[in-house]
Amino acid sequence: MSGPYPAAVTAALAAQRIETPSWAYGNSGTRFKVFAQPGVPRTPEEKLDDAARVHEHTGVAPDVALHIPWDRCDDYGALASYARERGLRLGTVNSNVFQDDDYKLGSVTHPDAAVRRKALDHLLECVDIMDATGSRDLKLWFADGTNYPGQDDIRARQERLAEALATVRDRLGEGQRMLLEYKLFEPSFYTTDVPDWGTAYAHCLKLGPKARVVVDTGHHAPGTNIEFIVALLLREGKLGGFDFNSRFYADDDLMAGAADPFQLFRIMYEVVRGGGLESGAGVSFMLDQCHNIEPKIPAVIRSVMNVQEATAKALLVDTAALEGAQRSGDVLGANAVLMDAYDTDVRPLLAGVREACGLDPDPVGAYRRSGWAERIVEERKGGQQAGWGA
Ligand code: AOS
Ligand code: ZN
Ligand code: ZN
Repeated sequence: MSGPYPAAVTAALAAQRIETPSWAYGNSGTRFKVFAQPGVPRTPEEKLDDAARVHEHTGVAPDVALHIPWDRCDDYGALASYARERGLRLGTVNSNVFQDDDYKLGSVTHPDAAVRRKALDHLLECVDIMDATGSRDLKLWFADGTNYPGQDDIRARQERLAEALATVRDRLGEGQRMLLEYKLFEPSFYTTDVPDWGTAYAHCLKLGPKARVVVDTGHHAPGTNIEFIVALLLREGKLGGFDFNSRFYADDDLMAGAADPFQLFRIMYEVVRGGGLESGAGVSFMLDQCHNIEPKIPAVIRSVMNVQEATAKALLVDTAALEGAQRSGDVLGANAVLMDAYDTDVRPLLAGVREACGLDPDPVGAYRRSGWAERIVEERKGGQQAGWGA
């Protein structure tokens, strides 16, 4: 498939927005070692300065997700203004009820009501922060679970979870949403309280229209058909968004589209098919990744481009030909239509979209030439750890 490409495709690519996580700009690592990099941000403002570079060179990444407490500050309204002055918006607020000693046995599902209250208060504080930043979404990921059979009552923990989620739902204001993330395992190894999309969906269904599921692409068992989950959640109006990253093994948090670009294409095809790219669909395209050994800003740019490339290929699927082949039972023909789109080199298409928006067609090259990497190494000493994976 080669150009010229339909105007609807270029318009959809120019309109897509990809949210970057503040923690991707800070130092991070594995449980074994954090490799500090020179020039990493020391403050939330400096993380925004770096995010602004990603947006400057890609044109599609104005939203930056915050993580509380990693991005704790005195005045979130002022932080939102700081973002606005740089062409950014503060995006999803990510809560953290996993990094405190009190949470050893869980947070909102902890057997002790006092710990549950502390966790709930944090979630409610995150909604206060959303009020100040103008953020739409609260993202909830719970490390809660157990390590041994019998350690706690599985059913009681579900009840505690439901109670906390309902309280948060009641606190949400007009236009605000809660996105519930699931994860197969880790840090708990026997049970996890929100281990899969079904559990997240069941809770979100009860919670009503303000609650949706978020699909972190790294949070599934090997072989899981993530695109099926996406198709189903979209059909039910319950897909709130993605945490994109790549996994070779488990929750690797590597650059989106690096390990399996074909899977990312299949996911994006289901997004397009289900109307998830349309304005008003309410699907957020977020990155959730950590750059442990590679330079962070170009890695975020690369990830944004990888999501764009998968989206472009998904948009290029010849749907009339596909439907025709499907209707007539032409199995190989239908598969070939999909593969034709996947095999298209969409880099010239995206370069053209960027040029039409007044951008350099080569975002990574433009970043390298900008001198920002050298400047931050010079200006910033003592960069902050992202808070993750230490
Ligand atoms: C944890 O594994 C989840 O992916 C979280 O979404 C995320 O990485 C963390 O909450 C950082 O905010
Ligand atoms: Zn995630
Ligand atoms: Zn994760």
